[in-house]
Amino acid sequence: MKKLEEAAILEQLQDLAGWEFKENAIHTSLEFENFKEAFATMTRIAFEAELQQHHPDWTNVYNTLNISLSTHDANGVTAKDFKLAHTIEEIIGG
Ligand code: H2B
Repeated sequence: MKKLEEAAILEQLQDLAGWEFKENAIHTSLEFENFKEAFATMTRIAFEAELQQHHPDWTNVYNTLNISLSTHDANGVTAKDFKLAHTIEEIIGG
């Protein structure tokens, strides 16, 4: 899959509140009530990522979750990253 140009990335980010493009990836930071809520959400995201065969780079500290999405094979952001980002938004949206 071919990596997207910056202009296309910025345009597609308009549908993703709270996400930004930097360092060749799209990122968001999430905050939860506590560690259990954060980890439960990570588990839900993990199952969907596995279905999509596309995986986040993320860090979790207590109730925070920092997510970066890029396509390692393409060395940049592709449609796969936007698909997973929208899935993550559906999961956290309830
Ligand atoms: N996830 C991400 N973020 N980038 C990839 O290039 C990637 C992946 N490659 N998950 C996938 C797995 C690939 O290794 C398998 C074979 O589909």
